[in-house]
Amino acid sequence: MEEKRKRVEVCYTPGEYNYFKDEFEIVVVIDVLRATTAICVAFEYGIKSIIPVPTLEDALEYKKKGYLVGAERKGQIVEGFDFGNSPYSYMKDELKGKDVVLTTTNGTKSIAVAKDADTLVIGALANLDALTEWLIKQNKNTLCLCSGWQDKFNLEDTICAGAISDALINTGDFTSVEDSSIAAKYLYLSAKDNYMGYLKSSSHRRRLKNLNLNEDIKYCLTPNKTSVIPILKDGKLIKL
Ligand code: 3SL
Repeated sequence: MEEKRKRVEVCYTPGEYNYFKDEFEIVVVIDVLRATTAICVAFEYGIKSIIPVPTLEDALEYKKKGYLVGAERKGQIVEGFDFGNSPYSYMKDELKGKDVVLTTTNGTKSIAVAKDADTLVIGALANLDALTEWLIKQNKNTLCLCSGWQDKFNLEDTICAGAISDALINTGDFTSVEDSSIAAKYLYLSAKDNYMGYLKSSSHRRRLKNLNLNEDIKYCLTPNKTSVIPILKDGKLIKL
């Protein structure tokens, strides 16, 4: 009998995206710590659009044209740019109604690799419930693309991808067949009652903690701060 259910699968890193890309109508780019959380927050606080760019060179070109540009590498603000990747940087009145450019170590790289997907949306724990509700309504084959860290697996993005998959599968309208997706779901089920505790020794949590970014970590690991769903249209992220 023909399988009627749609698929929801998890790709752990942008480097593996090519193995998945042609099978999915919707790609959810996830970078919980911190890029996709910061992007969701920016829209919650009234930003007009975010132009994601993969390289510092691209970002510099926009800066020269007078854009406000956020640039982060290895967790730190890149010298010469306006801000980095902290969700708190995007809660400012001066960004309301503005078009802003953003480049980050992994998150904007994932957006760049998946930019040709039929639909690309931004996911984080911060918009988890709103996003899963919307995905369920779309009823399309959905890929959760984790940004990882420099093309390596990370726990926080995988757990968020597992949360999305779990919610979709629980409707009975979606299924997962890849082991990466099944593993993501089990990681989410182990972590869901205490994300902070579960991720205590995860590599990026340690990296950010060493940079005194504990408040950012807490913010990014708190689910459902917003119901916005950023979507990529003509190279710009806008609010759906
Ligand atoms: O890699 C990224 O895109 C960033 O989110 C990493 S950091 O949290 O800003 O270090």
